[in-house]
Amino acid sequence: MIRKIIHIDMDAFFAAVEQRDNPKLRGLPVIVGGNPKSRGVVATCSYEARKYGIHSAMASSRAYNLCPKAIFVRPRMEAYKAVSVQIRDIFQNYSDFVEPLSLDEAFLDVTMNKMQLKSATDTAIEIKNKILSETGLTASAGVSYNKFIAKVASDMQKPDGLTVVPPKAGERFIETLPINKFFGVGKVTEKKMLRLGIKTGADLKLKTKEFLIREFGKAGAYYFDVARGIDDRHVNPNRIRKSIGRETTLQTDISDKNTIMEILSKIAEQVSSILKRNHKKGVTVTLKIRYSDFKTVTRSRSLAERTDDSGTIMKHVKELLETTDADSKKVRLLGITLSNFSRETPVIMTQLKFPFY
Ligand code: TTP
Ligand code: MG
Repeated sequence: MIRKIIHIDMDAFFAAVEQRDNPKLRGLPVIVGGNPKSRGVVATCSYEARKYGIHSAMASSRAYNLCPKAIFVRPRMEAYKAVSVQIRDIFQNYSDFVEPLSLDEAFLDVTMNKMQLKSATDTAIEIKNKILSETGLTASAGVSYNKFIAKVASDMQKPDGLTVVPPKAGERFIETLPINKFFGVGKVTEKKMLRLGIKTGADLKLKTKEFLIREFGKAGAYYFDVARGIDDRHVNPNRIRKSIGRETTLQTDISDKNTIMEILSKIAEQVSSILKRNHKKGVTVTLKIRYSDFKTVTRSRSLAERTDDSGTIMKHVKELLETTDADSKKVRLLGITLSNFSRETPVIMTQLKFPFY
């Protein structure tokens, strides 16, 4: 089955957020990073600053020499993290398979076409538009049939770019690719490749697998495959939640059953609403109790059916509570957790006809 992978990467991320939040910075060379006078480095810079040869990880003092009129701004991580949460929320609407690589980029496997859009390209366009309307920032996208090509493609037409590499164009795309553009080839490997006479994907393709493994170890096998447009790595949603729970430390230790039940009911409501918000239902209900002597116990049970309903959760929590010492010993903490969530929805055959264009 041919997969459809999108790689999205925000343009000049930290600098673009600074220009968005301070209109005086717009259209100017802006450098986000450390102070040029105190051995700081450039985290990133606006595209206006890149014209002077400034780039990430360069000493700020050097950047200052290249462009003395550039404006230096200290990073505001909280602002960047907030945007990161916004874009990840957008991604979730288009795929259940989202793999963030950093604050500003992610892979999405859209093979299943969650939003029923006409094509993978349309999906990427819509995501870019959503990002712009919700954050005021631009992103670039690469659309292809594997992670390697999608990642390289997203960088081809920055900023605000969209590059689509369908299966039949993949090998040709890679042949013309300079070796330093290969995802996974850093500065050191690039030097070594050049020393071996490998300047482009076409040069790389001429080398045997044995040769590449001898020169680069395990990575050699990877270079051999990607030179042929082969990359079977899956998009791994790395933050799959295995459980959803809430717990509360009480203001005073208590042993009154009714009060305990009241507090547990509130916790069950909270857990239920988080489950619903995340479209998850759990099979296993776990009650956690910490007594005033800090001894902590858990009691679990698996239900016949998955649930996200607070009433159902409470019914079982009540029975689990009976098996504890909560009536004889004072309690200082109460918690409820739901786990064992349902698997992904099955693939619907008609969705597989979803094209690239
Ligand atoms: P990148 O996506 O590599 O760069 P960018 O978004 O600034 O620019 P581009 O348009 O080329 O994608 O990195 C994302 C953010 O991560 C970047 O805005 C700042 C931060 N970062 C660092 O702090 N140090 C670094 O060396 C790099 C590469 C990035
Ligand atoms: Mg970026």
